Parts: sequence; structure tokens; C-alpha cells
Amino acid sequence: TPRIFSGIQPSGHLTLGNYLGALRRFVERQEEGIATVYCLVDLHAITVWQDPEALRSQTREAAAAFMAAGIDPARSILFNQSQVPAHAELGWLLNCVARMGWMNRMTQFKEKGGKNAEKVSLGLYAYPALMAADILAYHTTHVPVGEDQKQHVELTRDIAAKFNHDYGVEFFPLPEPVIEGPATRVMSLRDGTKKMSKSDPSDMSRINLTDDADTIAQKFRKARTDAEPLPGSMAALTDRPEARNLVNIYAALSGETQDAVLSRFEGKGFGDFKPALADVAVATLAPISARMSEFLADPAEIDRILGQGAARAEQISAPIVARTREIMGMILSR
Ligand code: AQP
Repeated sequence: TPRIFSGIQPSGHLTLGNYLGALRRFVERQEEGIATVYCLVDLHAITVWQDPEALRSQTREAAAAFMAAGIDPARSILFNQSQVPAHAELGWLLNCVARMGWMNRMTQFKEKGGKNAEKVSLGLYAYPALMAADILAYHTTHVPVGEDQKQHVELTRDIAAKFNHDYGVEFFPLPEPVIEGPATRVMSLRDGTKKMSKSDPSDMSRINLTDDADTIAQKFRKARTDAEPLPGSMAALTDRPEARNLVNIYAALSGETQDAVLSRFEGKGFGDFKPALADVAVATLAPISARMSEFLADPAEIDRILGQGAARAEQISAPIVARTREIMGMILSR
């Protein structure tokens, strides 16, 4: 039976990139009636420094964003990772299956570690093995993610296959990354070659789900672009990453094809395009941020929902991790 697992780090405000690349798809999968498990991956967030109070409030804010976007905690399992011991536990077991050489090839580590590789946490390096544990602890079959996470899901398949092979079992199903549709990679508003990221030091590089209408309009107005007018089709935008990104965002929000958007704006400049883009963004995001505020007015209720989700997540994952230990040769007498 198919089962979906995916997660988002509560490492800042969720962005329009998280919404278009992940959250919106999470809701679609839920609506298809598939078993969906969605996790706020706080254990991943602490691979870089998080102020404790900020982490707690970011986790509640992310939970509010999920529910405001349409995740129903009665139909999807919604919880924060650290409340379910299976993640850290299977993470360790899989650290012993994953190979150093595989981890060395992970581009996200190279990007985030950068030249500082000696000074980053060991956790940041092991991050993809923990992500494999997140996915495999539920015998997940499908993982909806943005383009940037594809390599980590492929590593998860390698880890699962090596485990099955080494222990001579058919235990872990190999999960499929699900990356489809528009805006699987939303780029920074300051640099069209970098992805929009919640931890970018510049707040002007991203649209946060909590930004109000004026802020959204201002961020798009100041978004980096070139001085050329817009062409009639995407094919002519290959060398213009910033322009391509804005058209891509517009199309993903309005539900049109990129060429359909361009056919209306052909020959126009960004002075016309950007305010129109801000309008479609506000139309989508204003109701979400309004619902987020309602949820955030009652943090105790959010914590209760996460606790209930964690209990349901544990029911699925605890037996799978216990069986993993047993397969690996550990005594299981209680
Ligand atoms: N710019 C993006 N475009 C499309 N999808 C994106 N995702 C993230 N950024 C974009 C997708 O959102 C999901 C959750 O990602 P994450 O929060 O676990 O980690 P991340 O990919 O590292 O995202 P950020 O925002 O850049 O976080 P930080 O800055 O803390 O590392 C994933 O499905 C991802 O593909």
C-alpha cells in the first residue's frame, strides 16, 4: 500500500518556495486519500544553530502553516520529529549502513558547509542518513519533495537497498521521489541561480508565508531583474534566470502555463509585470497567513495536535524500528 512521507525544517519562516515545492503538493496527496505522514523535522533544523525559544516558535509556526494550507491533522499525521524516537534511533542504525563516499557526494552539504567544512556540525554531514531514517521508519513508498531534495531521496534508496542486500531481507521498500508540476525549484529574488531559502541571510531574497501584502509587493518590486521587456515564450528566457523565476512563480500561482502568462505580458517590462505578480501572490498567500494567525492564537492547541500526531506516528514506526534492530542482530526481549 502506498504511503507518503515528507518533512520541512522549522528553521525559519516557511517560504513561497516551501509552499509551491512542498506544502501545496502535500495537500494534494492528502486529498487523493493516500496515507500521508508529514513531519516538522526539528532534529534536522538543529544541524545548524537554532535559538531554543525560536525553534519552538518556528515549529508552531510551521504547524500552523501546514494546517492553514489545508493539512487536516485528522486525515494526515502531522507531528514534530523529535517527539517520535524512531527517527533518531533508526538514524543511528542507518549511519552504520550509509558509506562516507556516498555522503561526500551530497551537494546540499557542500553548499551549506561551504569552505567551513571543518567547523560545521557532524549532524549536518549525517543529515541525509537521518532523512533516510525519517522516510524508511514508515516503510514509505513515495516522497513528495522539491527538486533540491531529489539527491537525498536517491541516497535513501541506496541505503535501503544496501540494508536489504547486506542482511538478505526484503524489508525496506525503495521509496520514489515525487517531483512533478511547476515550481519544483523556486529561486531567490536576489539571485536567480540560487534557490529561495528560509535561512538566506537576506529577508529580501524570499517571500515568507507570514509576509503581509505590502511586504510582498515591496519584495517583488525590489527583486533583481534585467532591463529587457518580456518575450512571448519561455524559450527566449534561457539566459535570464531572474526573469524566468518570476514568470515561473506567476504561472505556479495562477495555475497557467508559463507561455500563457508570457503571451499576456509580451513586450511589457517588469514595471507592469511585478505588480501583477504581487497581486496573484497576495491572492494565494493572504488567506493562508490569516488562517495561520488564527491557529497561532492558541499555541497549546497546536502542541496538543502535534502530540496526537506523534502518538500515531509512533504506532507505525516503533515496530518497524524494533524489527530493524532484530534483523541487525540485537536482542529484543522487551
Ligand atoms: N526554493 C524552493 N523551491 C521549491 N521547493 C523548495 N523546498 C525548499 N526550498 C524550495 C522544498 O521544501 C521542502 C522542505 O525543505 P526543508 O525546509 O526541509 O529544507 P530545505 O530544502 O533546505 O529548505 P530551505 O528553505 O532552504 O531551508 P534551510 O534554508 O533551512 O535549509 C523540501 O521538499 C524542499 O524540496
